[in-house]
Amino acid sequence: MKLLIATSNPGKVREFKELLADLPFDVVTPVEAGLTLVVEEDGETYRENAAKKASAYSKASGLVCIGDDSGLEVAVLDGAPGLYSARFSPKPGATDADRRQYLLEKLAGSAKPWKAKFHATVAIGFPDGRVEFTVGECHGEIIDEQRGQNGFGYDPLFLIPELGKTMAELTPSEKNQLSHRARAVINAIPILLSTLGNK
Ligand code: ITT
Repeated sequence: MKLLIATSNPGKVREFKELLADLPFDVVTPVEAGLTLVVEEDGETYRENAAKKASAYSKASGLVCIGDDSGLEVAVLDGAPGLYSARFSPKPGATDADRRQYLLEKLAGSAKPWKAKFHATVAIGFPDGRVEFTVGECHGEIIDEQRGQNGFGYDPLFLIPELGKTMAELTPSEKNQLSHRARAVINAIPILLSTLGNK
């Protein structure tokens, strides 16, 4: 059975692909499905936005889809950028590097450690319109130097204190053992497997 990854973010595509590799699905990326969808993320919660993405991809493809809405929440910024993590820079056409730079500008001068967490709400969308959700979180802190080349987004600034490494210093498979997305996908496995029983 085909399972489509419902995201336009190449970093997420890579991670979902590896996280789903051992499951009994034919995992398909949007590129492989010939899909380039732009989904308006105007929801007020991760859940609303995640549902919009999974539903849009499912409607366009007729396949079961898995995607997420995720974000970085920094305690001293009252949980910002949170839901707005992908849009957290006033610069038009901002890149991941611009968003990291902007985050450090916002944090400059505030008391350390800058406690933070990544959140992911995964949505599984079905062709009949049904959507199921799971969540995952990963705790750490933001540091004021960028370290590591792996991952994407805010990973070079996100330190996992127990490991003494940033998310970007982990190998892809190490990140996939502890990330917010990995935890949410693990929680989604029973839902995914149950779809096979219904076929
Ligand atoms: P899709 O909507 O197409 O999935 P997106 O990048 O717009 O792609 P989100 O709206 O969920 O996805 O934005 C989440 C942002 O939070 C993402 O762009 C990163 O800036 C950040 N983020 C989420 N997960 C991350 C991770 O594992 N590592 C680093 N940054 C992450």
